[in-house]
Amino acid sequence: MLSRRKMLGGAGAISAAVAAASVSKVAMAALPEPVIQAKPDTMPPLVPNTGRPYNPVVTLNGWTLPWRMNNGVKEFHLVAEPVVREMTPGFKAHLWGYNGQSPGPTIEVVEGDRVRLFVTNKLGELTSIHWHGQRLPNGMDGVTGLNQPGIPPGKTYVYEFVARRPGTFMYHPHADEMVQMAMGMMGFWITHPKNKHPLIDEVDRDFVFLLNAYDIDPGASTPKIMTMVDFNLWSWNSRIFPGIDPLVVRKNDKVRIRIGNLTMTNHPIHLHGHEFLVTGTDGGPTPKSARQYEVTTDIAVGQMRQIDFLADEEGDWAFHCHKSHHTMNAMGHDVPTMIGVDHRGVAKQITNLVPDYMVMGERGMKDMTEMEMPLPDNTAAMMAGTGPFGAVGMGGMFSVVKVRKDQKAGDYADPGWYAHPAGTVAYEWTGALADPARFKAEGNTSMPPKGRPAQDVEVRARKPGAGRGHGGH
Ligand SMILES: [Cu+2]
Repeated sequence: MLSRRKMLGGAGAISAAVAAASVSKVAMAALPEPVIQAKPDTMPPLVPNTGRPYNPVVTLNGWTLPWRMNNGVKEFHLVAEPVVREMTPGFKAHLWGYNGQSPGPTIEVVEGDRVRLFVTNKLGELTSIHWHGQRLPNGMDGVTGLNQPGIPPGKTYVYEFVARRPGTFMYHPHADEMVQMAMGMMGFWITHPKNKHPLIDEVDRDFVFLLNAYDIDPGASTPKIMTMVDFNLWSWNSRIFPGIDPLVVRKNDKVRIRIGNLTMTNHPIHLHGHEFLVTGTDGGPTPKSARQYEVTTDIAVGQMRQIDFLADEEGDWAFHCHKSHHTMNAMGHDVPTMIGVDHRGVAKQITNLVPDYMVMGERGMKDMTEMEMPLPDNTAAMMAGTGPFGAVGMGGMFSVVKVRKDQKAGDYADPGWYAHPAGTVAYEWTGALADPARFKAEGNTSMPPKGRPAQDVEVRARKPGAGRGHGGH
């Protein structure tokens, strides 16, 4: 079977696969050959060479599934299968996905297209695909047991419907969802508008990615599927920083980013240096009267948000989830807070017993980013990434929007770090420091107490046992 698959190494290979699939009369009569992607890189946009034209999207650390036209029907072939996904260099996860990767490839069609999707199940259990957000016949909606029987292992089912409304949709199994989605089975679907649409502006760059999350113990490679809230890998398209590619744009480009959330919690996604408008949701384009400028938009579970902005500020702009625990990689949550605790005596005593003992976090956790600490094999660093000024100290749901005036139209190659014009970087003050003047009203409250306590009480250290549990991420 593997010999029938097309292994991809780049966009050229994608079009070669399309060409090969579209010339063979024998192939036309049979299933479209599944196209498999071997690499976790961001592939260039797949410019359509058949069917209605459209402006393709770029899937962050992902790709668009090639199709073939068969008597006016756009045919795709998805293969549900176990995959090995490199989540960041040095860390590979054993996931389930589609066509060689998790998430699966993005599917791009045009409003009004008739679409036929062959879905082959190479898992060891039933699966199905639900086409999240689409208008379609009820029997094509993919809920196992309700709309169709589950697809048994080894079998191929066919879904067929017309992409009726333009927008951004997702696809995922509706069979043993808890396991199959926790294992990484999901993908994006874009239906481009057929004509100029009053609520859908044309943009220069159009990025898409899914928010997903895994719980993989350090040193392990398979997600713990029973986890409900306490995930330790917060990812974009099953990649974690520093493994997430930058979003590279040209200065003054109109930029769109479409983000879908298939994790178990909300993610306030925050862009630095620009304001954006939320121009669309899973329900379709947002009416202009309901749009407002934002720098953070919260994406709830099962939602998609489409943001548009003008990239008119040059630089390397952070773009991340604003939940600070979601910009870190696998960590032990049961580490006590040690800020302000003087360990010196204790550390010395322990070092006599355990020579490699290391105290952690008494000045904060930033030291972790510069520590050359041995990690178990196949483990992502908790906070990583090095920028032009040193350790970035991030993980998880973090990337950079790189805005450059000399980036060529259609060029997504990483231009390297931004060269700041002289005098535009925060700098060290080396002059004299005056004593801070105390604010005059310091100590007053709106309702002053009648008497002061006999002794000021200062809470200095975290008590053992206090604040246990971490269910509220
Ligand atoms: Cu988040």
